Amino acid sequence: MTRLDALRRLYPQLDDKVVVTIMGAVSAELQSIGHRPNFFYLQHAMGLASSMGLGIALSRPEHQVVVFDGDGSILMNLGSLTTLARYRPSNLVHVVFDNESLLSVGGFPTATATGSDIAGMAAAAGVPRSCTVRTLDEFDAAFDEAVQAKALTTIVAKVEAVGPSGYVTELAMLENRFEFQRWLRQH
Ligand SMILES: Cc1ncc(C[n+]2csc(CCOP(=O)(O)OP(=O)(O)O)c2C)c(N)n1
Repeated sequence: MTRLDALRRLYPQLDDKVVVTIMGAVSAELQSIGHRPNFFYLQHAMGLASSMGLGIALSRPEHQVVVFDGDGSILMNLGSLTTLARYRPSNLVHVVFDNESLLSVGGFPTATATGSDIAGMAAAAGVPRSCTVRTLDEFDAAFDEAVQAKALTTIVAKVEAVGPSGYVTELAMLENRFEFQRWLRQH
């Protein structure tokens, strides 16, 4: 499974959800499918997308929040799993695209390349639902179940270590910030 195919599969369901991504490859790939005002790309602040998603999920419980994280990013902020588990918002789906690599900075292997299990860590931290998926159908099904379960879920999607040819997009960071804030205020 590639991350781009996984994002394409989910994309039609994202129009009414609050979406927060990490920087780099996943942000560029989601924008290549089509930016929407309810998407925020947390540039540079590596590891903190799940923390930002948690804050939004707690303060706006009427919205379904989706975080698109990376293995390298969540491994830099493992304490976030314990904080997610402590507050366990029912409206947050935490997707970790695990390519076993720091792809956006050259592809150095992460700890998941040598056996570390992020879904296991999420479960041990107390996240009520977690799983690892390896195919598009499994991913799709796990996402639907997470939304329907109304329970905090971490889905680790094992994906190939491939990404876009470049990471710079036409959307300026400040524009994304103001547009996203406005969308949250208006919805
Ligand atoms: C605190 C911090 N350290 C390092 C970086 C540089 N950096 C940007 S993307 C990235 C790799 C992200 O890895 P992962 O979350 O696995 O996503 P992938 O690039 O594989 O899609 C790194 C190290 C950063 N942005 N912030």
